[in-house]
Amino acid sequence: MKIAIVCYPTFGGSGVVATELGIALANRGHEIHFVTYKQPVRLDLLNANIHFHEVHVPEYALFQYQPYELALSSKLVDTVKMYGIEVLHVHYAIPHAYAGYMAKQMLAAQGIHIPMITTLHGTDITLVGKHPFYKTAVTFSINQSDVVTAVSESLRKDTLSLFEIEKEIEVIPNFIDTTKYKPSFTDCQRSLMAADGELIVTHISNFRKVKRIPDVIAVFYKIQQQLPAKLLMVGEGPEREKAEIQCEQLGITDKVIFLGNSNEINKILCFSDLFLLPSESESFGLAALEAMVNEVPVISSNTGGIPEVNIHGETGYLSPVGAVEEMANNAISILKDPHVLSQFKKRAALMAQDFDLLKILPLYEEVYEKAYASRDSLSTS
Ligand code: GMT
Repeated sequence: MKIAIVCYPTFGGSGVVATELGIALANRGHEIHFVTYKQPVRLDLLNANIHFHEVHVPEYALFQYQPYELALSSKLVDTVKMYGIEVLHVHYAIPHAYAGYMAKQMLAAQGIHIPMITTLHGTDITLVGKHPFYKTAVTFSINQSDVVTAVSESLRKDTLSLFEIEKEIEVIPNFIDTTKYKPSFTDCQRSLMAADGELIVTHISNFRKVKRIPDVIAVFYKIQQQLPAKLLMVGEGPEREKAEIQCEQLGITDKVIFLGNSNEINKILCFSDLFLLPSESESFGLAALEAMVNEVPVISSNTGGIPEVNIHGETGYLSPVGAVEEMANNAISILKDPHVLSQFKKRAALMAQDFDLLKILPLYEEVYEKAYASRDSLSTS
């Protein structure tokens, strides 16, 4: 099929999922057109089935805010017409579902009827989308989508309770290409980051408030009091500077390495022993899944969709949001015994197999087929 994918091109989870999905679909013979304002960070264009269309928003002095939705919907109309796109798949409701709806309407006025699938990712519902300033438009654009999917059961429930939704929401969990995660011995150089005998604890995120970065540091502080360990902080965001100050105040700067944004997540996870994800809210927790596939157990909060991925006492431990002491004790109980650690590692990797690309991709293909088959009803509605 010819599919246009709209997503954020940044390091955030929704962009990563959309990009990996597009690549996997292209590998299965679909023609994929990414439409966004920058080449997505994980997108390798060396594939005859992958195309990237950049949305330009020219600066104009009159505008305090540049009208991105307008430029995006125009670009979508042009791309659909030029390449004969059959299905439009937008990731993250704001503003993509809204711009997609406008594109659909403009195309319909020209006799072209194209189905739109909206995938909800989390903050587009639980944090930003529910804000009164956006809620009306978000509700409208979800209801106007032909198919709506959510990345976890928890997000499906949250969407239904926070918005007046008239559509069914199908759960298609996030996925991972497990074949990509076979670290060769030479790739996995833990000596780059830690001395012999030191454990490696890792956190990866966009360092926003919702990730509770101070809890990451507080949990690690308690771990390093009991066991020799290093903390790798991967990512960039508004909470990073405060985190560096917190480490300084606690006197642990020599044990915490801030790596910034990285394209080498698998190399980092390959030598990690434990992953921390104490988020305030998390619709799925793709970073936890990426850790698990790399045999890294997860200490997390029990919020949102995380319990659908991280299984308490099996692949790691779950605690209430903010329960730093409990998280640290759980972490120590895993890390202090090499046998226990290796059991958790094995079970984490095994659980990750449930989210293998080969299991999840057909669910999206089914959705595309169904949406495409319904296009005749679109022309009469
Ligand atoms: O919170 C982030 O890390 C970014 C955000 C995004 O949309 O880019 O992530 C959301 O979507 C991810 C992919 O579906 C999920 O794995 C994350 O759990 C979700 N984040 C939150 O719900 C806070």
